[in-house]
Amino acid sequence: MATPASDISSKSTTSEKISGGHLVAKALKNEGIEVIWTLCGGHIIDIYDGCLDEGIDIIDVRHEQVAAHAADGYARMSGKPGCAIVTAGPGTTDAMTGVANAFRAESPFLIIGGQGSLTQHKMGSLQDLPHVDMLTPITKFAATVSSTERIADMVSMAFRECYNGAPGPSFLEIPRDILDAEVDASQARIPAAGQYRASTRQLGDPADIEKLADLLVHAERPCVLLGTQVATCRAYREVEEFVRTLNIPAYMNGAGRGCLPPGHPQGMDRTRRYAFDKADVILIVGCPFDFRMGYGKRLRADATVVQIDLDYRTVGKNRDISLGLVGDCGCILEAVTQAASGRTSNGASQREDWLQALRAEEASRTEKLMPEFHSDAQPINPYRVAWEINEFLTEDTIYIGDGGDVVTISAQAVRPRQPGHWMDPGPLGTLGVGVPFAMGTKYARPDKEVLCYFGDGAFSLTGWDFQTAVRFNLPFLGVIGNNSAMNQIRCGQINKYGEQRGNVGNLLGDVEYSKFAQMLGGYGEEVRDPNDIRPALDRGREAVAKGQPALINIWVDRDIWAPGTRNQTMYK
Ligand SMILES: Cc1ncc(C[n+]2csc(CCOP(=O)(O)OP(=O)(O)O)c2C)c(N)n1
Ligand SMILES: [Mg+2]
Repeated sequence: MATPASDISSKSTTSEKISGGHLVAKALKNEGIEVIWTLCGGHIIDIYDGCLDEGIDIIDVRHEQVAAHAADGYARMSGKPGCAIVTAGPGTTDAMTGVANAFRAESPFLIIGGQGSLTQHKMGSLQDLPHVDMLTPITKFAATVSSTERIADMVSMAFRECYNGAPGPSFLEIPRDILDAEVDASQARIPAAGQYRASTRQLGDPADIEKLADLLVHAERPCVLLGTQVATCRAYREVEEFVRTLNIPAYMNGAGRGCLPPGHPQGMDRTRRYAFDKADVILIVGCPFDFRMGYGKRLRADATVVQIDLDYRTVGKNRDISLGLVGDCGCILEAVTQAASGRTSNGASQREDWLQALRAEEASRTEKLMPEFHSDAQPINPYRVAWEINEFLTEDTIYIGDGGDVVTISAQAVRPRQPGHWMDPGPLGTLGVGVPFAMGTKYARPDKEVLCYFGDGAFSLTGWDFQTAVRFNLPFLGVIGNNSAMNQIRCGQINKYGEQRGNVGNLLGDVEYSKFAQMLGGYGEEVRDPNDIRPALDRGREAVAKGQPALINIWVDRDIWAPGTRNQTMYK
């Protein structure tokens, strides 16, 4: 019998050739990657070709740091891992700041770097550097791919490693000959979508759930700090139910901000230190005892301290704890709420005085800030800008902070209206995250308004990519608090060396950034009068709604600082 034509074609499929770059793209697709953030280079072009076939968007930026931050920002806002692709050598070193930032912030993305051909290993090939050695300390996983057949397998492995404990970035370098080679498709291992990694929603030790429920039921003055992992774990519903059912005052920091809406009965934001000083039980959720927490020293010494974290290594680090739980804070808090159910009325009702005292303290602190928030002074008081921005936010505005002191000040006024609507760099404190975060956010959440508040110094670091937002139709509203200085640092310098020697290495000159935005195809305005802030923001909003990124450059007084900056709290 003659062989049917279809048989011939199916035989030829088994020996179909596929190149390394196409294998990368297939693995990315299987992971659910819809966009790569990249800056081109000869070492990585085959990945672009593969992405075209797989329907993965390619967003090319103007600096690799931006590619990495955008992948980080996209990951935070989409709840999926991000992906950045950079070339060998300077492409990879440029991206390192973005990788490091995501590492400290526990944000998962895969970065793929080019590399010289394996056949030229250690021969001095173009852009050759020991990338894996360099990236190892700032990633959860860093490796070289040394066989084309294993490319997709290793891409999947790298994504799996992103979720080991608290999430973070992974790095793969792919030598050029390995990436460009074509192999038999049948010889390549391509892990199937959804079949190579497990859920990380871990509950921890059930006995500890009971212990924590007991502690909280009997506590007289408990409080809880809700950190970034509340956002990482998307534990918003569980957290709200927990604080409401147990009637526990709650403070938020990092990406945890906004997980309780403004005005929530248990939500507090100006009395954290006061509460940490007076509480008998303090629960820390998904937040390390790092500099933001005074390394744990700011918690009353004899308080019962409980810590929940995704990362075993974070629990009990820098400060002793009474109880530690490792796992997903959503699962854990849901289980604690259940374990405490039927037993909460006693503790909760006795706690009303504690909550009232905190609320009264909150109100008096807000009152004290009001004259600054409403200031009509010229040059404009940065507190007034922060206040105006907060008034301007809608239910659907995602707020991003990228800067020094003006952003620190903004944290005293800006209250995101929903969970997951606040972004800051995280504990690495990297300036320059703003434009890339805004783009990553707008891509992940096109339905949202994105507002980024910059210091002028911070904007200058990655501002050129404002043009990428124009080019790729990722409109956001940028607001600059312009004090013509690296003012947060200037404060410490003036404190230490006086006026004359303090204004050194920190003055930026007066730049009308609105013109820069206009030059790049965006909308721009200058603001010098406090009463013009709101109308300018409104016009910026209109431009953004029409698809045009906007930049409102607000000139602010550079001799007003946040208390934490004046006291240099971040270094203590
Ligand atoms: C990449 C990077 N470089 C330097 C610093 C140190 N630094 C912290 S705040 C700051 C000043 C930022 O100036 P700007 O963004 O204009 O905000 P301002 O303090 O003036 O309000 C600097 C340089 C940093 N955090 N990140
Ligand atoms: Mg500044």
